[in-house]
Amino acid sequence: MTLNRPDKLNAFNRSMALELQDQLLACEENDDVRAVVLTGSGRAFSSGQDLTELPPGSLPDFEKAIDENYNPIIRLLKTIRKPVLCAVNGVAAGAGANIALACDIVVAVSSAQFVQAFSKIGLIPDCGGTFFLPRLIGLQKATALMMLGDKISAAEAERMGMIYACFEESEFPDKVTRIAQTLAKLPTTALILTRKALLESSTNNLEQQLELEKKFQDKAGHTRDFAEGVTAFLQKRLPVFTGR
Ligand code: T3D
Repeated sequence: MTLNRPDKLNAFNRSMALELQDQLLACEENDDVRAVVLTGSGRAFSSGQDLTELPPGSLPDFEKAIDENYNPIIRLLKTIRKPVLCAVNGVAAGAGANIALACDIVVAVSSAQFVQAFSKIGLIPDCGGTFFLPRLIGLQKATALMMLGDKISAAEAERMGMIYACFEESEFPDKVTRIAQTLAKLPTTALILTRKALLESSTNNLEQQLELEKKFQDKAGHTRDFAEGVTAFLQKRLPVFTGR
């Protein structure tokens, strides 16, 4: 899935936000889709909200805009029953940065940059950024990046644990394809239960998390993919998972 407004550095206007929601829903409903890759066209991943789309002179209704445009994207990214790989192909700013961080695995090309641009225009970070970033890199680093609005290189983002990996330009497309293909061949239900367990761990105590793992393991253990995984292991062959 490619954010495709390159002349605006793939800034989000309402129609791109709604289209992304539609496309995520379409992937959810399509059994042939076993993994989603989100990237951008041109030199940016996304520069966040299209600042030219805010109505001049009038006070924008941010609650409505966030309710309708952005929050559904983040909820979909966290509930879609397919793993989502974000391939950050260039600068990711504001909502663009935080939509990336809401994906399951984030990789970036070495020339990419991450900017919590919100404070520079008098806004607060949204799209779940205040939830995900401190959990990824710690409260102190997250606070500083969000208050100061520093541009972080992809290499630095990898070092901090903000993203999984940073790749040189020449190897980026191949690495993205390989990770996506790997995700598409894995036991999908187990991956989605893993995401859910990790997400719930932010609010659960250990006892609650142990109970949740027990429940989710039972679900995973009743999939055809589990049977296939064990059979393949015992037969010393590669498993063929179907996502069922
Ligand atoms: O409304 C709501 O629902 C609230 C939600 C808000 C969520 C948000 O995302 S708020 C944050 C919005 N985003 C920003 O504040 C980022 C603004 N952009 C930048 O800081 C920089 O452009 C970048 C760091 C992303 C990239 O810098 P650089 O030097 O590589 O490029 P540039 O020269 O600044 O930008 C190139 C062009 O893209 C330029 O247009 P021009 O001069 O060539 O005609 C620039 O104006 C345009 N552009 C960049 N970002 C946006 C944009 N146009 C509209 N909206 C943008 N966000």
